[in-house]
Amino acid sequence: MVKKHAFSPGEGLNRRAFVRWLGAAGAGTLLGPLPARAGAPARGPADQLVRFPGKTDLILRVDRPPQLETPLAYFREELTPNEAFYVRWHLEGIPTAVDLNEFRLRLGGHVERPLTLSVAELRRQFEPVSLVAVNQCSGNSRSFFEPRVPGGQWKNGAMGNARWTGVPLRVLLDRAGVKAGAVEVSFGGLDRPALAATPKFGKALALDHARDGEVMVAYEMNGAELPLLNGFPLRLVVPGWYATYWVKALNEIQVLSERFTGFWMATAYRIPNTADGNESPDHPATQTVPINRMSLRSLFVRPEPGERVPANAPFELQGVAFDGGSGIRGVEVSTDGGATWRTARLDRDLGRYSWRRWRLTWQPPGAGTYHLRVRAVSQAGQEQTARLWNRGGYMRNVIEQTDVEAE
Ligand SMILES: Nc1nc2c(c(=O)[nH]1)N[C@H]1C(S)=C(S)[C@@H](COP(=O)(O)O)O[C@H]1N2
Ligand SMILES: [Mo]
Repeated sequence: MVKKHAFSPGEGLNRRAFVRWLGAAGAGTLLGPLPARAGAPARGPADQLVRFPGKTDLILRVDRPPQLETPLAYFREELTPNEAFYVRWHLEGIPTAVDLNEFRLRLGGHVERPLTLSVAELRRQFEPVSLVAVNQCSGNSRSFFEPRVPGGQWKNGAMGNARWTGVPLRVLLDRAGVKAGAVEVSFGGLDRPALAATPKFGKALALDHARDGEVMVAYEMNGAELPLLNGFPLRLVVPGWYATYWVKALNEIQVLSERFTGFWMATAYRIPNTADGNESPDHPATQTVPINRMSLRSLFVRPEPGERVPANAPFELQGVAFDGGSGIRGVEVSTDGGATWRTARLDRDLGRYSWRRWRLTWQPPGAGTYHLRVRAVSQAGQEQTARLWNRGGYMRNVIEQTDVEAE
């Protein structure tokens, strides 16, 4: 089987699903007429929608390589549809076709018996496991950093929640037999830099983490094969950790007897070695560490920024909350800029790596502008912060505020 796409628009249209969402978003105010441009959000220029093969209309951030953001309205579901899942690649040479007859996953390095597996063998020879987990780019919400920082100017849509199915990495490592003295495991995919001077994308995990039984080599997302742009045919799933570790089109796993020194660990995706990854723009931290577990955060998905709601009528505020794997204990919402807080209802629990949908019915007591805020507490007792800044624009976890107009 060959999975292939040419990067031309018009392929794989699924307009019906999109229109359904548009309806759910409320009279097209969110995304505007198709297929051109979205309605202007409260800040910044209008979002341009684009449709790549295997995907629905997504917000275009960068086109080469594609960086596509999920419109907020999709987060009103527990699981983010595959076709609407955001896309981020670093290198120009992304796979546009994968032939499963030729594709092999290789696991080698500091092991007794190197493995070479086709996707069919991976499916047949190992018991599948499934888990729901949030995949969030480290730079999600970067555009809200003040002062601004360079990098993809994401709003809140560089994330998604999906059910991942595959084989625990531990099982593969045990099959290969990790030799004494191993310290890390590195991961590489099919994508290639356009220039020889650019380092190939690669990440590494400590051996104990790689063997925790939860890190997974996934071949399915929400019960279907992965879209090419999301890493078909295999991707690493690292529950609770930022998506930079979730290597796509995964074809190479190396057990290392020394620390991995690749660019994408040693230089890129580093955060200040401070509590919560915070640093001051005036006095940046001198020590950095590789980014790792996701911070606690909670977001509004309804209303949209700038949306108008009826005064003196009930309106259901909605959002999602998640953290790096302890789970969500509670969510509180303020409709008066933080003066008073009410407890939101939580939707069902899909596991500690999933996000938790929350709702709160609110009746604006009159016309005017309301300052909405949301904050979560994790099962580990972690709380959100009032302010966060770092030079990478990573790990945003501040208490969100969104203004809504009641009329
Ligand atoms: N092979 C490969 N895997 C990769 C990347 C990449 O550039 N190449 N980018 C990583 C980063 S930084 C992110 S945010 C996620 C994005 O996953 P998605 O495109 O499925 O949403 O993929 C990760 N895995
Ligand atoms: Mo990312």
